[in-house]
Amino acid sequence: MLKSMTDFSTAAGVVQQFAIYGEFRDITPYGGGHINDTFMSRWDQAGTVLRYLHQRINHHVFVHPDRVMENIRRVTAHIREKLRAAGETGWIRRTLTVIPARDGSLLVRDTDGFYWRTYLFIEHAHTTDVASSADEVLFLGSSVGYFQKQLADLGQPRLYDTIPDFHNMEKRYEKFYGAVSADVRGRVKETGAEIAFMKENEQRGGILVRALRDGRIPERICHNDTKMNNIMIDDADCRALCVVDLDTVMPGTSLFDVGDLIRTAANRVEEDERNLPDPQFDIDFFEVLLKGYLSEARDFLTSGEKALIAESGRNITHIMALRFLTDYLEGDHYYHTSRPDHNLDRCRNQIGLIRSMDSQWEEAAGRAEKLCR
Ligand code: ADP
Ligand code: GN1
Ligand code: MG
Repeated sequence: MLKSMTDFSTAAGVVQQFAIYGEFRDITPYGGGHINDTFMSRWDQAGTVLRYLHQRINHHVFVHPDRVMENIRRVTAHIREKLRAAGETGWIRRTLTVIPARDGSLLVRDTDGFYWRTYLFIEHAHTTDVASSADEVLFLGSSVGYFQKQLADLGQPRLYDTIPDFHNMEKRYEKFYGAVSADVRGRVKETGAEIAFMKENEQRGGILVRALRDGRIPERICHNDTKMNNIMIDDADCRALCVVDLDTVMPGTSLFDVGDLIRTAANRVEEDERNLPDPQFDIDFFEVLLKGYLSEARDFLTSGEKALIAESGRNITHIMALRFLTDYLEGDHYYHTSRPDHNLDRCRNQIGLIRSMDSQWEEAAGRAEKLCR
């Protein structure tokens, strides 16, 4: 995050290199993502104030920002064309719109070596961290199915893997065991219960990656980060408008996306909440989410994908628990944190959610199976 006034004047200088028509007013931090730094700027366009969204890309995580932007350019152009061809009104708010720099490139590099990009600011919309109604969850579910459906015919070339092995549980376990052995911050002794949980669940955790490798489920273009605060909701009617945060759109399985939405929208508390309710897993939201998702995805999903749909939420929750724990053991280098035990709290929250899923497993799996029939 930017820390000083010097940083802010750098930001002001950088954003004025984008092809925005108007008089720059100000720029402020925006949103609560864990990886990039997001900002909102205001401009006076001959009497109308317009906002833009800027992001300083975390190039330690996304080591090829140009490939990230190439994926995003293709994906947003494809969705936009489809929306327009279908005669959809309001298409401009239904996907991200990249604003290039004045020289035509999609990224601007600042003097510290960071890459920046700019999007149209999607007005009259919001994101949320905890689901508030069944209707909201239904729309969130359908927006993820719709996103996958829109991209099913993107065509060649294959999208770049912006983070290779992003949801590869086996690779995530290798990194985790490395962090346990190195124990650079001496945190292994206080995380015995969490480490034991990871060991007990390792075999089950490999289920999606094995299914993908064995060809029991197909590779598809997916978003890979469909936590609910990456889905914009229209203020006017509370319907999901579009999926944002497209850095990780790349080949994967449909189950990564439905799984991440289950993890966040069927969790009755925020991802880092310490006081965990009982039950933490909201089985009714889980069901309605699947109903929404299947309203768009039913026709293209294979029987292999449908058979693993209930497992997908547990699996993605598991991989997040493992990643938060690994980052905690490694000294909190990866995710933004705002308190010393932040990653540990996130990990415990995910484990709590898995335990809560497990305690309602038969019922949840039964409801999923019925919906998929
Ligand atoms: P991060 O990668 O850090 O998670 P996101 O792309 O998710 O960043 O953006 C952070 C937040 O900013 C989102 O949760 C959303 O609320 C908001 N946001 C993202 N893109 C836009 C946009 N184009 N217009 C308006 N708000 C946006
Ligand atoms: C990160 O960027 P953001 O905050 O939307 C992370 C996701 C995790 C998520 C957990 C590139 O997403 O994989 O699910 O935090 N993104 C990356 O909240 O690692
Ligand atoms: Mg985000």
